[in-house]
Amino acid sequence: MTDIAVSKSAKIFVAGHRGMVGSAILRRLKQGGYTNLLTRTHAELDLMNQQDVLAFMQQEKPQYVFMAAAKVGGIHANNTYRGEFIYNNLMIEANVIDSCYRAGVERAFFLGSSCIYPRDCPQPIREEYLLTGPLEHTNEPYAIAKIAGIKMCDAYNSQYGTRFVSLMPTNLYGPNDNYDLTTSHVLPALLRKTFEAMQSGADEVVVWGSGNPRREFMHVDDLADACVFMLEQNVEDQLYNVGSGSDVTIRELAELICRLLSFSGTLRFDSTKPDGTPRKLLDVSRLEKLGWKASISLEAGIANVTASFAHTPPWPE
Ligand code: GFB
Repeated sequence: MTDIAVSKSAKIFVAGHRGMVGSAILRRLKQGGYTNLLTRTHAELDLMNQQDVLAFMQQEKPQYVFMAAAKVGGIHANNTYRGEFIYNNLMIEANVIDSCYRAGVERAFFLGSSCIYPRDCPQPIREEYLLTGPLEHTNEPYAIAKIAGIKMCDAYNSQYGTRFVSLMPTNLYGPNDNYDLTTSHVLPALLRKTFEAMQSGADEVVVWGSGNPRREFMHVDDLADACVFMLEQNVEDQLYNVGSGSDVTIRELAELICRLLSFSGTLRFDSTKPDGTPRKLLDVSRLEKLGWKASISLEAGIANVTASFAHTPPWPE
């Protein structure tokens, strides 16, 4: 693929810049020398409000947009707030994608998630497996919303000649992650539970489910690197998986975290909690053919996150 010259002074809007993904994209753009970066907090711009989003985009006219704003969460949050996960995400993406078209944005990148693929599709998962089978129940509302966003990007590209690219990352972790034990994803949850067990002298850490499901994890800085790589490539405007290419069982993840945090207690598996999708390892060959590859290993990535804990863990005492 050919690199394209993206001016370092190009105006780039990062929607959702305070979240884990949005803040990583902002960091990586700054590292890449991009100086004209546009952001709005939720209080400054409610992406659920169509008129406000359109007025903002038509006034600011960014050349490029990263759509990293969404209502996200782990398996329990997805399965509990099913209505919010589909409504909020549909509204945010519909408003931002449509206003990118109406404001003449040159290229926009829509961020989704690997849960868009069928629960039991062949592994590793290729982009063409989308919509070939039933979804995992626990996160179906979120997945349907994200699939709608992908299809809206395709439809606008077809009807209006826009250049919208959909990027589907695997399970992410890293700076600015969510450590609330009821709404977070598994990796930050196990980091917090293990860290707090160490602090309290507890001799066990509770792990939800059987520990048998497999998950692929990628440090959010790798995703951000892929986003800026795609900005600078003249890619076809379609769907790309973004992953690390390897997965572990939840039990192996918990054991790795115990080892890295030097926790010598035991793991207790709580079978009253759902396992969710048995496995969702992404096939990342379409993106790798363009020349991008993830570079942060799970062990190095977890060490990077826990090093930031030092004496002040990133959750309220
Ligand atoms: O990361 P997680 O919440 O979401 O759960 P998914 C992954 C696996 O970890 C499940 C187990 O099998 C959980 O039962 N697990 C073990 C835990 N202990 C814990 C814990 O303390 N907290 C949590 N949260 N899980 C999400 C989707 O699915 O993947 C989202 O719901 C999104 O929409 C995200 O797509 C990437 O990986 O199952």
